[in-house]
Amino acid sequence: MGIVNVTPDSFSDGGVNFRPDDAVASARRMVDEGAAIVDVGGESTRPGSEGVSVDEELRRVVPVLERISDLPTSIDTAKAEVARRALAVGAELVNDVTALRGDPELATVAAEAGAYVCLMHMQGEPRTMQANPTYGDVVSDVKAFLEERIRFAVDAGIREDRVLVDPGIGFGKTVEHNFELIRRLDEIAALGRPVVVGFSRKSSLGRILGDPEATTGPLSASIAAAVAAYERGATVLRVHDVKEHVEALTAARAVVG
Ligand code: 9MG
Repeated sequence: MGIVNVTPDSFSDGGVNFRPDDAVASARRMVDEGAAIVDVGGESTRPGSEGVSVDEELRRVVPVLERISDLPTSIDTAKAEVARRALAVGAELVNDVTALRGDPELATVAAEAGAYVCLMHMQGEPRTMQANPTYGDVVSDVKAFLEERIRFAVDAGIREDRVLVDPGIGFGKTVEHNFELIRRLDEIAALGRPVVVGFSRKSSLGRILGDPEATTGPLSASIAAAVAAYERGATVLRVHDVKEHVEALTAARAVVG
């Protein structure tokens, strides 16, 4: 899954896709490089970020999605109206970092469209989530949350075979929590749904490399984390650098089988 942030304020890509022409070109390049789907988002969810209005999010993502309706696309949003418009112009998957807790209408929109939905775990909200993340056992807690959100989605009319789950690397988690979730990803995969993992360029990667203030991590570490996640059962890797991840994962698949 290639990431196209149509935002001015992302740590990880510095707003390189904020102009629609650039976002469209990036999406096309990612698919050429082997992405199975491109995730288009108009609201930053990085730690400390404030939300944007529905109108602003629509203004950012709809013109891009309209121009890539021939590509497999996903809409990264927690807003029902944004999802509705994105699905109408061809998106197939709703990537909701709130796991259908943010907007009471979103589950119905996804169900009625027959869309795929990615349910991600997050403790807290982006503005404050890194203040003091606390768990009993992070993997058991995240797994129980995802199990409950799968039930919620199915009760709302979303077919279970349309649901993907995601442990939410970096969303209300310490560096140790993030790596433990990957180390024990097989426990999340045991939920029986495809597992999405997004570790690309995240700060925990920079921090284990010796910079306690890092806000991003390098490509080399992103690829290592993706390969480790793949070995433990991840089916979708959400990444910025598609070509390099496709190459690494192709080699990993040749080894792992
Ligand atoms: C929008 N977004 C940012 N990071 C993400 C992650 O790790 N997973 C998913 N599903 N979405 C993410």
